[in-house]
Amino acid sequence: MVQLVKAVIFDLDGVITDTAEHHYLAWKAIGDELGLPFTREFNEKLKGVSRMESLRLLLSLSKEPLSFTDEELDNLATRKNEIYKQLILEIKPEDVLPGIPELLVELKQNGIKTAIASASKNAFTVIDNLQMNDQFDVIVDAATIVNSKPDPEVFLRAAELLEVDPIDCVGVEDAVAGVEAIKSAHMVAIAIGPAEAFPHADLVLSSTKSLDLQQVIHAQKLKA
Ligand code: B16
Ligand code: MG
Repeated sequence: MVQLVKAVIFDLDGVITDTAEHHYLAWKAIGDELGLPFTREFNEKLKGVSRMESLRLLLSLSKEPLSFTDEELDNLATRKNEIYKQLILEIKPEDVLPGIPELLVELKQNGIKTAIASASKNAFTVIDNLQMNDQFDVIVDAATIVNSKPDPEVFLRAAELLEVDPIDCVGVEDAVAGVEAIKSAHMVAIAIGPAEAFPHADLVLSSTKSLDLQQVIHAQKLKA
């Protein structure tokens, strides 16, 4: 039996706006400082992954074993965050990705709830700068999440706060770790990006431009 879609739960970075690029530039600055060969290709692994786990991945690029104290690791992560915070000051309402404003209107008109399930502790600042505070029913506070993506916790928390059964939710992600999180939450997964990168998604779209209510319903039928 085909379920009705009751909620759409969005990732933020890379789905609502292109902050994935700002994260890349901030980690690139730290990588350059440490002489690490950090590339855009390697950066794909950091998408959706927490700040400390991203740092661990970045440091794994070193040919020689690196030994940092916990305090030094915290300092590196804090400095990356300071650079990132500077970069996101520039975010404006026009930086919302194409198709998203129209989709939010369609979802509201059809009584479908919406939430943000981001791993980012800067999510509220980004949403403020986009002036989208009133456009989602729920914004999960990443600071309250214990287990980061690919763990389903942030998506399950969003469903709980929306008071919707996870199987009636569709999640939208641009990261492999995020799609894993959605699938582990037993939700329908729509990935944004190249099809070959997301073998476990129910539907893959190359851009948010083609993400509309029809595609959301189509994704759910593909899973059912
Ligand atoms: P912060 P998302 C994730 O956000 C980013 O994709 C990932 O690159 C970042 O490391 C993570 O948030 C933590 O962000 O350092 O700002 O707390 O894609 O889940 O919206
Ligand atoms: Mg993302």
